[in-house]
Amino acid sequence: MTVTEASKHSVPDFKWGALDPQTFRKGIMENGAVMLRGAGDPVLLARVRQSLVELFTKYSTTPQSEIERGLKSSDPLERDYWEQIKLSHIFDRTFKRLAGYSYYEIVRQSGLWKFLARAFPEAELTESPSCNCRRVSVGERREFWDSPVEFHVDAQVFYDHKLSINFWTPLNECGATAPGLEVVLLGVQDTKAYLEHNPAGYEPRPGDFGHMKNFRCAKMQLPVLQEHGLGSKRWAPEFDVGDILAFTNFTMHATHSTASMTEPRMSVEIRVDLE
Ligand SMILES: O=C(O)CCC(=O)C(=O)O
Ligand SMILES: [Fe+2]
Repeated sequence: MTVTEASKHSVPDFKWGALDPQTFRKGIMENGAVMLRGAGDPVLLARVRQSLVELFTKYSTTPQSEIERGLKSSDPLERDYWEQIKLSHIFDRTFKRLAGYSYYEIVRQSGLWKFLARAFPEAELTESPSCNCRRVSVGERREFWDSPVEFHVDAQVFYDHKLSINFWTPLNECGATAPGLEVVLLGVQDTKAYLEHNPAGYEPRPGDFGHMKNFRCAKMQLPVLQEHGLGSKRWAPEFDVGDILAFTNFTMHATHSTASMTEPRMSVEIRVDLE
């Protein structure tokens, strides 16, 4: 079954406002992801987009030598800053300093934060230290742009000892002419079982970083997903500005990109941890 065929089947696609917190919780735990159509305020999203465009425009005229100097700086903060610029991942801590406001306003203003608190009343919600923007374009890699990423779970990179919800918010239309996002609609426990999650860790493999050794990461390669019958669970929705896809740190996801997606895409990954 192709991605398009899968999306014709029952998918967790809801209009924001027509969904109650309990159904959201059940949906995200059982499918790994829930689409919240129209949850983001287009005015605020345009403001965030403009702030980021201004930021990247400034750096596109920075001489390469200055960037290289920053990347090699002996000051870890300076190095971290230039790494963010180079990868086009501006973390919220840096965005706040430069723009004077936070990506988290997107989830606070829309009521998503309170909604999540009602869905998980036993948990304390905290802002994740890993909350960043991303700019993706297909084809030739350009300075300050990221390339499409393959299937992974965020828990293999950040943390696997707690649940975290990523409110994935594109700042322009995507999924048709610009790269979107694709998820495997598999529940949290089923995904952990499929990836043989082992908090104690397996023997690390060459190239492993973060918590990769705690999962059988090779099982996320496309042919292996297909072999296990998970191809039909891939969902690659189209997004309008304001549509937010919530998914967990245990949900398999990848950039949805095809050669015909000639437009770039900018997005924000607003992660809320459940302690
Ligand atoms: O935006 C993308 O293409 C990938 C996003 C991703 O991996 C994430 O938000 O965790
Ligand atoms: Fe990710």
